[in-house]
Amino acid sequence: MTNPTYEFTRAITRRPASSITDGLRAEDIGPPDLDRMLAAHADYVAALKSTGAEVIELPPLEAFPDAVFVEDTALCLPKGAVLMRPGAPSRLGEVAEMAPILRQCYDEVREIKGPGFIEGGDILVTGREILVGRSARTDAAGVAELAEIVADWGHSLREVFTPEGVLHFKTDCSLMDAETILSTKRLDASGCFEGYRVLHVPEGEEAAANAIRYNNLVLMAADFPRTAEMLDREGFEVVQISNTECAKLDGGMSCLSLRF
Ligand code: CIR
Repeated sequence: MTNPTYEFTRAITRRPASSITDGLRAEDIGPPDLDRMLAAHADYVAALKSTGAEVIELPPLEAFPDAVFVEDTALCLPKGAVLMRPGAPSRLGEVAEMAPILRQCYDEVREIKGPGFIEGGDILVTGREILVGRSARTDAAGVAELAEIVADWGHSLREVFTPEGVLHFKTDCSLMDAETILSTKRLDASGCFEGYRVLHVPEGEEAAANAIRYNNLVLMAADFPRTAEMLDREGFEVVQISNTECAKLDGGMSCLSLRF
């Protein structure tokens, strides 16, 4: 029996374009270096493939600086995919670029039509429900529209809140297995994970919370040794990938792929 929350056969990624230097960021800490980002991206794709999965690697999109962060364009579930409606105006057009790819992969592809907004980075699918964090990018109408779609496919959806100043819900958490969540203390303090087993990222390593469980592996950002040690102790097989360049654009491990 496979576990659809972390056992996957496919993933979609998109190589970063040179326009990545124009990517959105909350705070400017210097431009990302394309070559370094490409190298880290190749390591990321190689780690996904090492689990036996097929990775659909899409070409760069110069017109959309943030298009490397494919996760925000869709939600992939066992019964179908849902095209998102990003709250960042510069990212809205990325969805039409992803749509034909998902239509090749899925029999059923639905879409958030609006007027609400929702980005994939705000959605955490666990073993029992779909958690969606309202944020500066995801509003109540977007959450409500998604809730209706996924109810049809048998999922219950719970609206939660992304902490103020945090880009996406999953900036601060990730799924380790169907019942275990890796979270920052600040997000867990909101009470949204009651009933789950929660592992806290150590103080000062908050940026390590955006990881992904992909088949046998946990992919996490490099340079967070205490988090890596903790996950190792908990029995997870950890692969560390450089995230220095994506971090300049508030991106992390989950943003770089769609997994299904
Ligand atoms: C943005 O602000 O939209 C991008 N610079 C980063 C998106 C990160 N995506 C994610 O956390 N799912």
